[in-house]
Amino acid sequence: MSEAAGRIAALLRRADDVRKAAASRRDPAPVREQLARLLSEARSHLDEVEEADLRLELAGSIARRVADLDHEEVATMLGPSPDVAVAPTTADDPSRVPPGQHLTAGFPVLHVGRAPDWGEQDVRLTVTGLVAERLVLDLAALRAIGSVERTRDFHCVTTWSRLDNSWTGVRVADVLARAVPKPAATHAVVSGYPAYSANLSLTDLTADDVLLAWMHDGAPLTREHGGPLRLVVPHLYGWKSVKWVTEIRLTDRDVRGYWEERGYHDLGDPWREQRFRGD
Ligand SMILES: Nc1nc2c(c(=O)[nH]1)N[C@H]1C(S)=C(S)[C@@H](COP(=O)(O)O)O[C@H]1N2
Ligand SMILES: [Mo]
Repeated sequence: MSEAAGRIAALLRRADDVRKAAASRRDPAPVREQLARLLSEARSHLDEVEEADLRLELAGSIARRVADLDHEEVATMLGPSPDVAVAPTTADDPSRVPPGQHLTAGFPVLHVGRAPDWGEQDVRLTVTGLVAERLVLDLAALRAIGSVERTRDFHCVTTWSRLDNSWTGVRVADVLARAVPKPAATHAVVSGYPAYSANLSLTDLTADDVLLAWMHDGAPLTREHGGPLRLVVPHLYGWKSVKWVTEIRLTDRDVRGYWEERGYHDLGDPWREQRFRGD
């Protein structure tokens, strides 16, 4: 291994040690700063690594740690949500909790940027891309397509899971049926305010419990949790459940969204711990 590669590897080991030691610290901010410094120093040596494959591999190792850091930053910026019901913190059946997850009684609020100040009248969902019928739907039009209720667990990649969320909304499958996907459509990019997005296969997006939801636990979905309208994809990590959803674009290939672009997994199955690309 070249000298530069050795230096990067050592910096990554140090970053991992710092992270492990940080679990017991009360204030995470100084730890994040230290990690950010170590990782940017590691990145500064990348150009000195001459072997192309190794350089790519090291760049990936750095990128996933940076993405993790970004995500933690988002998580700590926003506290748990005060006005939602308490969820169970022990599972009747432990096999309901995916590997590496722990249960939370509250409902943490997690997003990049600011929540929009939208009322129900502001909801406009565009269904476009590889569809025969491009649709622009307001909330009334979505409700008219159909309303179902599904109770599902929710798993965030930052390791919290919330059991027994009841969601009310319209099945994405029913919305897409109105748009009539073209035969070439295999995937979708779902976008939300302000510049968020996530990629999904059409198979995942049209599962029976994948909803565009306007209610959670019997009450109108709060603004912080994505109200008036959010996507809910219970069988994948929470970052796929786009809040303040504005567009579903069907594509003939997998086009990465916000977190996938930053090193997160394209699929994101919590049961397979598909947290980062390569997991
Ligand atoms: N528009 C938008 N939707 C988003 C996000 C975001 O940053 N912006 N974060 C995602 C992530 S990482 C998670 S875990 C869930 C969190 O939903 P909650 O805040 O209702 O718990 O929203 C997802 N949807
Ligand atoms: Mo998340």
